[in-house]
Amino acid sequence: MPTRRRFLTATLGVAGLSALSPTVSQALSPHAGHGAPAADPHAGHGVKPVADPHAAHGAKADAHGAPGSLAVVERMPAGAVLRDLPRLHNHATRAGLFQGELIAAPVRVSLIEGESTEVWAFNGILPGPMIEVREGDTVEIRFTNRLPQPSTLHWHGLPVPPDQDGNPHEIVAPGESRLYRFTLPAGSAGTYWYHPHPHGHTSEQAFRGLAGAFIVRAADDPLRALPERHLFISDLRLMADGLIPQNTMDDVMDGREGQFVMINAQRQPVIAVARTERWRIWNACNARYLDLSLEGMTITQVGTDGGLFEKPQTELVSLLLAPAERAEIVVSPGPRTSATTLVARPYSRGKMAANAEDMRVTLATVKLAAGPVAILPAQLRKVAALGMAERVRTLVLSEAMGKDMRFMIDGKTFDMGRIDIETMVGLVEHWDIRNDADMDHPFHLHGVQFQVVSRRQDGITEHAPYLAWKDTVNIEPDETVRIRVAQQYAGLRVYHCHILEHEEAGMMGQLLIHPRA
Ligand SMILES: [Cu+2]
Repeated sequence: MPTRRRFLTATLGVAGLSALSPTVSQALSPHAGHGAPAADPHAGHGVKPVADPHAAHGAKADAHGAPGSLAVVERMPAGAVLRDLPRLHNHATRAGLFQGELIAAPVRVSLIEGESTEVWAFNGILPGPMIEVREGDTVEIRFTNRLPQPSTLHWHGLPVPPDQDGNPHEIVAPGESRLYRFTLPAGSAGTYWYHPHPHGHTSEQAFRGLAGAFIVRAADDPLRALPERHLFISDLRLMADGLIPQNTMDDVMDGREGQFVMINAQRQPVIAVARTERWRIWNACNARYLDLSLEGMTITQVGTDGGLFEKPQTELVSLLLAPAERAEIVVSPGPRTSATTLVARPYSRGKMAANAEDMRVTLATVKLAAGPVAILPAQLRKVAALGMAERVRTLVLSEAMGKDMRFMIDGKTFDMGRIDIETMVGLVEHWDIRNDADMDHPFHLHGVQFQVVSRRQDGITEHAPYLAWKDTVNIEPDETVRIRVAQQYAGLRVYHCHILEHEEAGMMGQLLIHPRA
């Protein structure tokens, strides 16, 4: 098998630009063809907002700490009841159509006592408004970019055509807007999200606040009777003067983490559970891993990125969500009134900077009423295996440390003018993604849900115990994760590490999908 795998990769894998027509390769290059400076992510800093968030940094001292020091965590109010995520308004007047508007712009908000903070937000709120649609719906979102940088809207995990997916080469310049339009097929019910994806600016736009939840519902959802709660978890770094600082070299190396870990932009909210509830949880942090546990309780997980499992997974002590991963769990009241805490346990992901040690973080207080526990269906839905793989390819994640810090896939940093992989619509492939680096990396492939087949580490292969649809999978150092995947649309997509600073430092590649021959 290994020989066959290598052979197939060598003949069919990294084809490079030689296999492309000059027209295609020119259109792919950000530096060829269109000369508008605003379209170049590396030349786009010329447009400044009215209030420049960077200009004032460090210029102001106050009673809460010297300039340049972090805000103490207690300055953000805590303990309020968890808010629902506001929904994006649907302007459509007929069933089956969702029409909404998202505007990305700087806005000043109050997050810590005594200071205001300029964040970048969708429609002025943190997190962005939640989009809720049904399988079969056509979605039309008008996006306007009022940021001082190019931007895009990427529909993380959703099966949308590449030219509607907000990829780095489809940018929306400052001041401009565009329409994203796609139809969500049957079977796509799941827990997704949206965030910007302009190359060179994704990390900053995400850590300044630009992200929102996206739920697709199925008509025959077996858990539709359960009330739902949405926990959109993000972290934020604030200085003592309320400013959001730029990334440091340590952030580029380890990924950026903020001292405030929030659910729906609230610190340590209170969640009261009176009957069995379905929780959807997003890890929308740039780099923070969330090893979630409900202290003193076990977790029942019913779904992941691309929707429900076949069967509930019970008695889980903890639930690891790498950046960009999602989960659905079920939380029930107890035999008597009680309380617990939702925490993120320390998780060692190989961070390298000094003081990079992971701490236990309290995320929420959960108050459990005494009440009945809903019985879940033994089978939630059918998750069919993708067919036999017709091709095997290998991808290798690696790092180069030191002065010239680089994060690579197959020994190369990202180049928008280069195609790394070519495939065809409907072709079932195995991707053996090997992590040759010293840190965990969460691997994300755009526009499709895949199935994890197995994990191999220290010579031992573990097959996935059950089938599930995923778009992001964590890969530990010296581990090879085999996924099975088939693309549904022709066009150009990217795959990358979802530690957004790693993606920006090069750990991203391009996949060209040809129409079915
Ligand atoms: Cu990474």
